[in-house]
Amino acid sequence: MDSSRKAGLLLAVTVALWAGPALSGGMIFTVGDSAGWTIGNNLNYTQWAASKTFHVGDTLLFNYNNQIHNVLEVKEPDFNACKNSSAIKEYKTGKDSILITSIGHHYYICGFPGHCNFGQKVDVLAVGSSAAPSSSPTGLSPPSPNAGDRLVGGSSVFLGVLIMAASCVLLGF
Ligand SMILES: [Cu+2]
Repeated sequence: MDSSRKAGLLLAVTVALWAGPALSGGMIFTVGDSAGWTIGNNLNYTQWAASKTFHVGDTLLFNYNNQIHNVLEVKEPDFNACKNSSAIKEYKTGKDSILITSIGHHYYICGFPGHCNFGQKVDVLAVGSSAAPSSSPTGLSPPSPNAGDRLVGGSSVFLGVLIMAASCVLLGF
């Protein structure tokens, strides 16, 4: 039964690859750390982003006064030109969690007049999912545990165990 053994191995490897990132969970990055998303005070979001490593699955948390700021996700030319009229997406709650769902650059600016030119803009470069839980010293701990994430993590473990058990049967252990 060589082919079923191979199928079992393939299944086990697939599960390992799939469950690894799911179990590691994403980090939550508060943009600007304690200063939040604002202008002034020599805030430099380019520097802030440069000191971090962002992965798909991580979350950006923008904290700001939504009477005087917002968050616009924009394309690169608009980011460079601080153009606020053709945003991909607008956030304005004052406490926006944005999940990073793809690798590459993600550009955010404040849409209020002059703010982007004043430096309220951030370029977040995301790499692939982290394979292991990172112990990044710069990452902030989440403000509160997310029960939803835990549930997903738990069911991933359960599913993983089930599928591993099935693999063992296939492999004839
Ligand atoms: Cu602003």
